[in-house]
Amino acid sequence: MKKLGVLLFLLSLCGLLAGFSDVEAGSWYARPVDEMAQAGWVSGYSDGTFRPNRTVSAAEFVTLTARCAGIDPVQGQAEHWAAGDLEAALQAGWYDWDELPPTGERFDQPISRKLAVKILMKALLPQAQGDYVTQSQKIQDFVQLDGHYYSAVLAAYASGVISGDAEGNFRPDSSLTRAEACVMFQQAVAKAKKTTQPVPGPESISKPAVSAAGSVSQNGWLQVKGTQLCNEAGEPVVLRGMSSHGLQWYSQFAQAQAIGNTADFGANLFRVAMYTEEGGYLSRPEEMRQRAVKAIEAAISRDMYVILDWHILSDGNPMDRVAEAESFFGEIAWLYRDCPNLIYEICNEPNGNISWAEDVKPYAQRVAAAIRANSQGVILIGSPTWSQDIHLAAAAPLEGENLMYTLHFYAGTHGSWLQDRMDSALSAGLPIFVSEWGTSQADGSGGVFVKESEDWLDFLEERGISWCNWSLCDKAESSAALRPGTASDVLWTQEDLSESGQFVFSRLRGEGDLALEAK
Ligand code: DCB
Repeated sequence: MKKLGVLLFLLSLCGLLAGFSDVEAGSWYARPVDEMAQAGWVSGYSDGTFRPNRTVSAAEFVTLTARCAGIDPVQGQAEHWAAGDLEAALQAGWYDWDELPPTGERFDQPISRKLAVKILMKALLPQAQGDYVTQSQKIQDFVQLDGHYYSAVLAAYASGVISGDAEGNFRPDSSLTRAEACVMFQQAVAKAKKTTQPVPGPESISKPAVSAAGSVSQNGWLQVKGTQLCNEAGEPVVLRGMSSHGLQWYSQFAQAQAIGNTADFGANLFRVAMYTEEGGYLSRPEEMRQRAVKAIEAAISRDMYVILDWHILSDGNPMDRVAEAESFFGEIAWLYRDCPNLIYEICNEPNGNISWAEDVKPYAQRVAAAIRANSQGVILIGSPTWSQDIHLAAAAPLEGENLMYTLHFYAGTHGSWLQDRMDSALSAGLPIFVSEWGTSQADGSGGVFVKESEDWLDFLEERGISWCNWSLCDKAESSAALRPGTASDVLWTQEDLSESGQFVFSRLRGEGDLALEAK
């Protein structure tokens, strides 16, 4: 019996015989199936069959990928045998939350070919790329492919991981058989073994040595001690990064690749600006919530802290929609109750004829209470006059732990008087977080004020204050970090950055260790 096993093993190595009764030697999938089985990545059924034509479920595909890529399962949400692997895959950024919700309802459904290719490429060949013109010509039904999957599918064709069916179709939305999956895997594994260390393209901006400094896995839960933001161990930390523009307009820059780019450039923080008005959350709650969650998940998968910003603006008084804010933040705080990445910014910029004592403070007390029912995470609180009236907050702050107050400035508009106000508030003991600032004037335009911006950032750095820059988008306005027309799904080069973006990203890259020395 043992001898027979050895013989079968040797024969299958020679490609003469596949090890399963229903895998015909010499068939197009025989060798890949054997290789995958011998490596221990797939197995057959107890009756000796492999069932090559059976459809692969999402859970089966992801667990297979996880085994090949060598990642360890983590605690998942759903009660499902594969929940741990799926959670790890989600956190690794192999797919997005809405493609396979972690709640599990789609885990046992057949995986689509396009999603399978995306996961496989992200996991095993993350550096692979395919030229659009050359590769798309190979795919007869390319028009059927959703743009989200272009880069993965083109890269897969270019690397030979897939080659289409007899008619030259990819059939992005069809299911995948076990035989097809084995062929894809075998190709990808072989290719991944050959690929040497990834060499960045000549134009891509070199990754900073500090990109991991100040990450969530290093610092854990944040806490506020005195006026200083600190990590779980009580050491001072400084967070820096980009704010999205409005999710209703520029959500493509609040997704995995774009957020990941900012991490590559040195950011350890991302701010998700979810407008309430102007077509935002209040008119499209489900859609905006999903976009926000997607951005949060992308930041988490890159080990970044993430600010969820209830971006009031044209709606100057947050108290007008306090009930919506309470239920929104209450739910999110519950969802992310075990997640140290989240920072809650409950009112971007109160403005108009409103008061701290009568409007903003009581609003903040109510929303903070809704968050505290589930989470001790840091809460950021705005103040009247577009979050410039921190002196009012300093004179009458809220009771409670881990609360910080936002100060927003635009370098072309707000000068040293606002810095003086910040210093007075700090002296009075008010913890401050600059959750939004721009290099432009206060309307987001009017040119880039480099000298003033430098002055402001030096001022913040001396005081250990965290910041987010407005904004990560390609709108034709001075404050936008990207040139108009910049793609959201590629690593950016220097040419993609606007004047403002070049300045801000160079500060993100060059500021050394993001954790301060203990004072
Ligand atoms: C803030 C807002 C932010 C706004 C920027 C720049 O507003 F938090 O949403 O962004 O600063 O003004 C701009 C975008 C535009 C968009 C517009 C409306 O860049 O593309 O069209 O929002 O959605 C401030 C900040 C400070 C002051 C005034 C405003 N200020 N403001 O000091 O006077 O009126 O928007």
